[in-house]
Amino acid sequence: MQVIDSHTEGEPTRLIIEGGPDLGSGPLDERRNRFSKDHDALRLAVIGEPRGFEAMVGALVCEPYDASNNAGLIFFNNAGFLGMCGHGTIGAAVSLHRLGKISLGRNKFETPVGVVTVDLLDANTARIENVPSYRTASGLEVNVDGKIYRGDVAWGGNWFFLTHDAPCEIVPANIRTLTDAAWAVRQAVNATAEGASVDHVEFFASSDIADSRNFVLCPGGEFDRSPCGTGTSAKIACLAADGKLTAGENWLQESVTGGRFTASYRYDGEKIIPSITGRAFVTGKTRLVFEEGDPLRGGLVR
Ligand code: PYC
Repeated sequence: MQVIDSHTEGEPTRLIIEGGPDLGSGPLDERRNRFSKDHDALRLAVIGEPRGFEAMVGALVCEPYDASNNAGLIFFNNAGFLGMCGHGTIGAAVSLHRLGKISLGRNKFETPVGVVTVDLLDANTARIENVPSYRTASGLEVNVDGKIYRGDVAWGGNWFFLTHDAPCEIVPANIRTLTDAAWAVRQAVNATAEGASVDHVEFFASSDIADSRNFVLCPGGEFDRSPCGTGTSAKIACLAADGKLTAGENWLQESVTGGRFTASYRYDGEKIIPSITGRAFVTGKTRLVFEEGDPLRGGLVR
């Protein structure tokens, strides 16, 4: 299997460009379901140890359903499949350009949750126009070990609970504490009717160099090294709903490790369409080998 690896503002993406599962044709959500049903074991074999590591996000490049789009992308991680992935789309665009498969300028990718427009601004910088994003609950409160976390539930291509009630400072030294707290918050949020679908949790704090600093817990217990494209889209939807960010205004989101995305939005009728701009860099081109007799042929399952 041939893959190309990149990181987007620190968050890794492994793109399968050859030797992936044959998912047939049809809309991307159907092909994602086929991947999940018939080839799920491949997920950890590709991104899990010993070939990858827990934080890696995988993406399979597919033929588009609508030939006017450049490609289809199906994203997966250590826990399952993602609807959309902002950092992964930026990483995929930069990698596909490096391979000569797409040009600078406008490109369109199909994902299981809709079509995403990608403007490749230079060899390392892409602006994505995400799927419509919206808030479904505000001021939702959960109690975790006596601490109240008050926040919003929003969709940005994945489901997020967004709160300013971080349990500690959002700095790399506190990643273990932030991870454990976010995990507990997610369980509490999932127990509510409004937050049952939430699979990502975002803590926010102020930043000296950006409009905000975040910590994002991903579904499999890893944190996003980047500010999270879908998470920043969810944030933009909340800011717009609160009248705190106007259409076209920029929002600079910093991650716990210092990665940065610039975000803004436009209206499409009533809908909010977020744009996220970030940088990605290719880190390797690898042929993965799955040797017969290797007890970890299918990855380290833990
Ligand atoms: O950038 O949307 C994103 C993302 C989701 C999970 C990890 N990164």
